[in-house]
Amino acid sequence: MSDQHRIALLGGPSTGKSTYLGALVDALQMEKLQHLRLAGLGDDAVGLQRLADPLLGGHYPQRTKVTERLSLDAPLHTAGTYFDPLSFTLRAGDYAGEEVERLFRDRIHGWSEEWKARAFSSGFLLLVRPDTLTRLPRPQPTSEQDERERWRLLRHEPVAEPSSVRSGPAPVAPTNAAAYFGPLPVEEVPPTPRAAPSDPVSVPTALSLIELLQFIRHVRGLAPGERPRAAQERFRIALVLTAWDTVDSSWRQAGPAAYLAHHLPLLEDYLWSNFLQEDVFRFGLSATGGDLNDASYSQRYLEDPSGFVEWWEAAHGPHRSADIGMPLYWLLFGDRALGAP
Ligand SMILES: Nc1nc2c(ncn2[C@@H]2O[C@H](COP(=O)(O)OP(=O)(O)OP(=O)(O)O)[C@@H](O)[C@H]2O)c(=O)[nH]1
Ligand SMILES: [Mg+2]
Repeated sequence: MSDQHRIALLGGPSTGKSTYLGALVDALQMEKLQHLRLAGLGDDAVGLQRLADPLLGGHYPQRTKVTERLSLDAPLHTAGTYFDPLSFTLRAGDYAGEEVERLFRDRIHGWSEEWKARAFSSGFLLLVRPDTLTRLPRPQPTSEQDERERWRLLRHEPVAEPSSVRSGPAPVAPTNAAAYFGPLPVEEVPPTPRAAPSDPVSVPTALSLIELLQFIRHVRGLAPGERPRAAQERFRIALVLTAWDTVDSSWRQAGPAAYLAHHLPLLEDYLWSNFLQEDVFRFGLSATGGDLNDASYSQRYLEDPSGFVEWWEAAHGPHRSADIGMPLYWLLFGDRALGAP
């Protein structure tokens, strides 16, 4: 089969992969996606239905088991007049987030043939869940004394204090991306965690996403810092902030791009320096429109199962759509999708 229109869904543990797939299938079956239709479910009907069913009962799907490898293979076609008529196959894998984690721990054997094939997708949905972010700790000194200690530790020299970690908020370091978006009418970004060089650090979300993208670029023959150029090697990335309904309203208004610039500046700087700007877009997605773990919302969802997508455009400001297919439209059609009715 041609790889021309294959979309891969990627994300760490519990980032909302199964929920989004299930919600998409429900919406497709109820013909709630304005510009997409299922041409049939084919061989994967049972697996897809298993993701969609819990949502129809007002619950989130169970966590995907590491041994479970469910691939979603849905023949789709555009509907209506806004997009050109197009038939294609959406191929996404619903695999446990741990499998993505394993790629980092075992760089040789973790890169299965399946993963290598996935790296040649034409578009990537990269899921990030704001309420489970692991932030990159910073060794930010508050005084000259701290700075000296930090350098001694890096040179394995003994220091007077066992740790240079200080409690209390640390200033947010300005980055290119943060400078671009300027001061925001939002609460300050929670202070970056502090760590001494000898402290154990769990893998920050930004680093695991960068590592994943580095892998994809490596398989596709792109050197670090080399932006994809030729039409056939270009690929789009939709960064999707899931459970967007749980995010503070002022950040939601500022939009997912500003959220990422302030919370994951390292990832944004990496994307800026390795990809074409028009090939990356950021969405806030609420696949279920609210929290199904909240009994009263779950009841409302049963009556009207729906979600929403929000994004921000430099020229037009904040946007919202009730069509959760929007990240797919963008992967397929680029910025033209953003004007879809
Ligand atoms: N409020 C809210 N919570 C969500 C939404 N989508 C997912 N969640 C939460 O995120 C949890 C994990 O979602 P899953 O879809 O199971 O995530 P996953 O990426 O498939 O997880 P693994 O298969 O375990 O890697 C859910 O149980 C919900 O608590 C959403 O749209 N809104
Ligand atoms: Mg899952």
